[in-house]
Amino acid sequence: MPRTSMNNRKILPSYLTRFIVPALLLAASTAKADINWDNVWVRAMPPTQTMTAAYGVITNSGADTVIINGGSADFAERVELHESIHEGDSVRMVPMEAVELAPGESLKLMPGGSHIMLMGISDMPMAESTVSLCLTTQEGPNCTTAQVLRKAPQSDHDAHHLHMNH
Ligand SMILES: [Cu+2]
Repeated sequence: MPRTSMNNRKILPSYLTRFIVPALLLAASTAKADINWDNVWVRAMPPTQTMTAAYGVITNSGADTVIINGGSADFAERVELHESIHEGDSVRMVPMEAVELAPGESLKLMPGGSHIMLMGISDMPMAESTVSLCLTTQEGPNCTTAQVLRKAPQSDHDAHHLHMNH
C-alpha cells in the first residue's frame, strides 16, 4: 500500500492543496460531469482500522468525456482511485492518477480489482450506515451516497439500486 504508512500530519499540506484547487475550479464553472453511480458500497471495517474501500460501477452518462482524478469523503482524509496489480500470488495496489471515461463508458470497482481507497479514517463508519462519497472530475466533485456493508451485495437488489446523479 503506497504512502499509507505516512503520518497523517505530514500529508496535511498536500491534502489541503488537492482539495482547495478543485473547489476553486468548481466555483468558476456551473457545468457538472454526468456520472451515474450504481450499486456503490463501502466495506465495513472494525473501528480500529483507518482504511477501507468503496466499490460499484461508475458510468459516464453524459455526452462528453469525463476525467476522474481523485475523490473526497467527509469521513476520510484521503481518497484515491486504486487498481490492483496481480503478480503471481500477490496483489499490489497502485493509485491511478486519472481515469478517462468516454461517453457511455463504465469503470467497474470491485474487491480484488479497481476500487476507491478511503484513507485516514479516525471514525470508521458503522456497518449498515450510509455515507457520502465524491469523485473529483474535471468539472468538480460528483457525489453519491453509499451503504456501508460487511460483504459484497449478492445481487443488484441487495445494493438497493443507488442511482444518485443529482
Ligand atoms: Cu487500495
